[in-house]
Amino acid sequence: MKMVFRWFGEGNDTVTLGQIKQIPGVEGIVWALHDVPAGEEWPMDKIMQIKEVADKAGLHMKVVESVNIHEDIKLGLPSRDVYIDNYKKTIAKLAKVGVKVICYNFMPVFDWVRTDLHKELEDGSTALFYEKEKVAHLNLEEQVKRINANPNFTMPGWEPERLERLSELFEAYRDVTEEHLWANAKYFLDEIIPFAAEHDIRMAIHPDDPPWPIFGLPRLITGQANIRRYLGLVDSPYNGLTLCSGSLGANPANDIVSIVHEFADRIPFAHIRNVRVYDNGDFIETSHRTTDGTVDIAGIVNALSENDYEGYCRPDHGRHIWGEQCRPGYGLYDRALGIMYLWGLWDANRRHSLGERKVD
Ligand code: CS2
Ligand code: MN
Repeated sequence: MKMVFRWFGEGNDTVTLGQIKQIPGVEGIVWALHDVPAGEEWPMDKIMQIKEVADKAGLHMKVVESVNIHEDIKLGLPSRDVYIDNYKKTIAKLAKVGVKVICYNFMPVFDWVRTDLHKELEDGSTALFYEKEKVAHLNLEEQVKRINANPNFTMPGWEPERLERLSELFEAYRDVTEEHLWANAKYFLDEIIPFAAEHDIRMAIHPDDPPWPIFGLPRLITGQANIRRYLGLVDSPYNGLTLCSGSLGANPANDIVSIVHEFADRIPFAHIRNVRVYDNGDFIETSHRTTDGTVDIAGIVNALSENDYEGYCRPDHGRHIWGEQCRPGYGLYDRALGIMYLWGLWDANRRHSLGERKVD
């Protein structure tokens, strides 16, 4: 298991590379050009700027999260070919600086969705929270009406550019069913996977967060059967999965240990974090410790160890603790604690399976 840490870039993150370097066992950053709009080719000079600072800090940059997919690709519009072409050009450039894994998602319109970014936990820390009913009762039409009535309305994960285009996007997705989305994903993968393979970059689809359809928009990467179908669309080691335990774990029906065992050789990247799912379907992000949430973190690390996992891993999100002011979910402290918990589980498992004193 190779530990990495998400970094949003100079001036865009409260955490410094120097701090990341001091977290035990972290060897690289998970990065992206966050100011390049989805669909555009990433400029080489900006990629080189990241390379320079990462090199200087002694951290590698082999994992990118995310090269986002233009909506026209997900919608299957004729203009998708231009954006797929740009995606390939970006892949070729990333290969030049040694990138090995690209994490991405295939969710229509929205990335992750939460209803509260600072919900208080019992211990006084705060964390990202999702209130199921609140989201379930917002339908497409109501949503657009609400936004038109109140231009300042905002929800986590809804960037202003997306909000501006929201009515338009919902309209574009009106007749896009889940099966259309599968077909559009297949078209994308047929083009991208052979190209990524030539460049020795493993594509790693991130599960949908939460893993069910929202606002009437279809979602694909929701559980084991759909992951099987997605990885089967193009059966290549370069068509991989980002195993995100927190995203998949928001649905307690997902058996993540079983997912690890079934797809171990198709998981180049893992996001390991815990969530606590309540009986009514709401969930909150908790510390990484198994007993603090409802996801079997110890079982997942054990399963990765049993499969001699050699992919990259990051602690994903954390709580906001010790008064840290940071990007929601992306503070230094709780993610660093999470890493030490993951290492503890990993080393104990490795020692157990490899014999006294030996860990890797
Ligand atoms: C999520 C996503 O794992 C995460 O941090 O919050 O934002 C994730 O980065 C994307 O969905 C991957 O494309
Ligand atoms: Mn994740």
